[in-house]
Amino acid sequence: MAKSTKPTAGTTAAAASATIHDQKLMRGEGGELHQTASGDIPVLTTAQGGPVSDDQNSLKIGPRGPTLIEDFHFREKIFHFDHERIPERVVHARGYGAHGFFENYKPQTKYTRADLFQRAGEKTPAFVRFSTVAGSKGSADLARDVRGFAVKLYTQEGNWDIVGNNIPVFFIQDAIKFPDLIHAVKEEPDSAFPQAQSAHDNFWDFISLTPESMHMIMWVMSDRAIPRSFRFMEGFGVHTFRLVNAKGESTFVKFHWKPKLGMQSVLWNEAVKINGADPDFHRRDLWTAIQTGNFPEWELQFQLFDQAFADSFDFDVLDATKLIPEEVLPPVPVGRLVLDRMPGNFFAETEQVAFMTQNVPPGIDFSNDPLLQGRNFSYLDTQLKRLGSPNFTHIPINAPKCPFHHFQQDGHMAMRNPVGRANYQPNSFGEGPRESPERGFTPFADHESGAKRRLRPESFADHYSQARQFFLSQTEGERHHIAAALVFELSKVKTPVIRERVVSHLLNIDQSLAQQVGTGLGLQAMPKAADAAVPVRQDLDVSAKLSIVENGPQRFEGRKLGILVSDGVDATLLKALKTALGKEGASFEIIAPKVGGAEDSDGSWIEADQMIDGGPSVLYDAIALLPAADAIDDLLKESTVRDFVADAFAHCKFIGHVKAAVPLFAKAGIAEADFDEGVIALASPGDVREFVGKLGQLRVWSREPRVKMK
Ligand code: HDE
Repeated sequence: MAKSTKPTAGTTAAAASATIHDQKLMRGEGGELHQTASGDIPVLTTAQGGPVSDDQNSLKIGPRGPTLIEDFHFREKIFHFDHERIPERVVHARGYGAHGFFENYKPQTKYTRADLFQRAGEKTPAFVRFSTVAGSKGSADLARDVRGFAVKLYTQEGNWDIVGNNIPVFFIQDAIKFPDLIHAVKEEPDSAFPQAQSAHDNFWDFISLTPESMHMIMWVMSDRAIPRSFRFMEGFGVHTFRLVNAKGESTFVKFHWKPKLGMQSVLWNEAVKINGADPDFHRRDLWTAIQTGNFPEWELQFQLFDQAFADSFDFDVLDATKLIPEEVLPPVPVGRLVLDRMPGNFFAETEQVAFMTQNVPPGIDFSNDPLLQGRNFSYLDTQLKRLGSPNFTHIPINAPKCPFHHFQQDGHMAMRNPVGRANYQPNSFGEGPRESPERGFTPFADHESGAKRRLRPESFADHYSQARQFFLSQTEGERHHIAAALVFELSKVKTPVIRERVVSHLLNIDQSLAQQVGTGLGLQAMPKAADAAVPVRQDLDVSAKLSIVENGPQRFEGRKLGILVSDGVDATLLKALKTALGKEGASFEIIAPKVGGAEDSDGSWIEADQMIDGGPSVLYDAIALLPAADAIDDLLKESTVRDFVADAFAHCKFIGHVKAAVPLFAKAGIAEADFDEGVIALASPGDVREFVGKLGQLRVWSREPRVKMK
């Protein structure tokens, strides 16, 4: 049968152009847009600038004939599309970044000559990228994982990158083990799963054979590895670095970033559900906070010490599996980091940003930490692979914001090409920059000597003492989470000997932990404790600073309440709730049976943010149930309403409710006798204020043993 050869409506150039016009789609290079005769619509062009007449149909012989190779517009469009991807980061592929600034509190001249720390109030532009480690670029945000916390500071003496994590220690002591660690944690090479999960044989096999990882394992099995928001995480430089002052004197330093809004994590059961409900949970959270003017902030703090102090420990400050407890060496506040602008284009900035540990300005220097030394090699290498050219510093996000001059030239995609004759120095023409012994980076003149050997120092031998200290520093509930996380992870390990080997290490950390995990795994008999190279210290003081719960914010600022409404919702209560949340600096979302919204008791229309299926309670820090009595029968029929209430209760969240909502609890399996101090009746604006006042506790931890969620 002959096919119609008439162009179909909507696929003609004219129809498409009208659509473009309607959408006011304005994209052009450097703002120099081709204008139509009337001057209001930019003309679509090829990348070479040639105006395009038809972007809906490729060039063919006759309406149904073969496509012509001479269609340069089609060829260029497809060619460019085919090459849109660059390799994702081999680790930390999934990430999200934002712009901001660092503001120095007061001169730190005593310790460092670094320009950014010389003047009070000095502001240095910053770009920060948060990430997970194991998953690929499209993986879910709430994986159990370490979070990257990489800060690029565009100082007047070049870029300084503090490429840190949200955990102050690391899995391994020597960079040579990094490929093994990462191979083991990533998806297994034959099956290509599991994605973004450490719960599999390869990871635990490597870990069980690597006792130095035990301290870090305590951290990644703790709630630190499932943060509620990037905004509620600490950041750490991890390694010991050096500050060097103008006299060339060095002070050891560890970098800490403290979140202004305090720390907060989610529960594992919640994390699993968030990954389904909103895999972009952390991205959306940062985006929304910054777009609504709630700029997240961290304080930079230094732990400063000298060689004599370092020598007072029986662990080595060059060993990245160790930390110095804050109670032993209180960190000093130095300045604040504020994130106030999202990138206009994710690829241009967040994807192309190149962090490198070796980017340090004069006044900051390295220690001999063998992990750091290895990283200083790796980060330059990885940029060439990923960004494809030694000219990756020409990309605006990576370019310094201070004057810079050098003789590096040419190469792929060179964007900054100096003019003039002399491209070397010294030269006889008086052209080009010269080095400056005074202003230039001068490494700290440390004395090094010794035989050339592949050796792990004795001072790196203690693998369990600080793991034990971390575990014992947690609240009872947090300890329970660690045990439960270990049981969960090891339950996914198919090889029994690996499970047992992990338990044999736990026996060196804490007997009761090992026992809980052994019982949780259903071990027939407990293994014997792994051999420890040095005796495990039983006398280390607990450090309250290591607990998240002990350091809670005691306020609801920056958090979000989910408010379930229906037609007829009490207008006075809702208004009181919104006002109280506003005063607290908290936000809310309205969840209604239909996304169109609901009519309140005053007849006003309330826009909904979510319909009940799209807004499960795991997306909120607390919930309020305000449906009208008339709506209850219909709500009781919705399984998502049952989950909304049951999950919030099981996740130890505060729940405010009107009287009419009580049957929803019964449907969720919660008897009135189970109501505790976190289930709060809301009958008047006074009740609402009291409810919002309590939300700062974030969770009703006393409920946890009763609901037995992990
Ligand atoms: Fe990294 N790491 N890393 N790492 N790392 C990378 O660099 C590496 C380590 C960290 O948001 C890579 O540009 C080695 C510790 C962050 O873009 C790569 C070793 C810490 C990011 C690399 C480590 C980190 C990376 C991959 C063992 C915390 C993401 C892509 C010695 C202190 C930065 C890239 C961003 C990224 C190598 C260990 C933090 C391959 C060899 C310890 C936050 O160069």
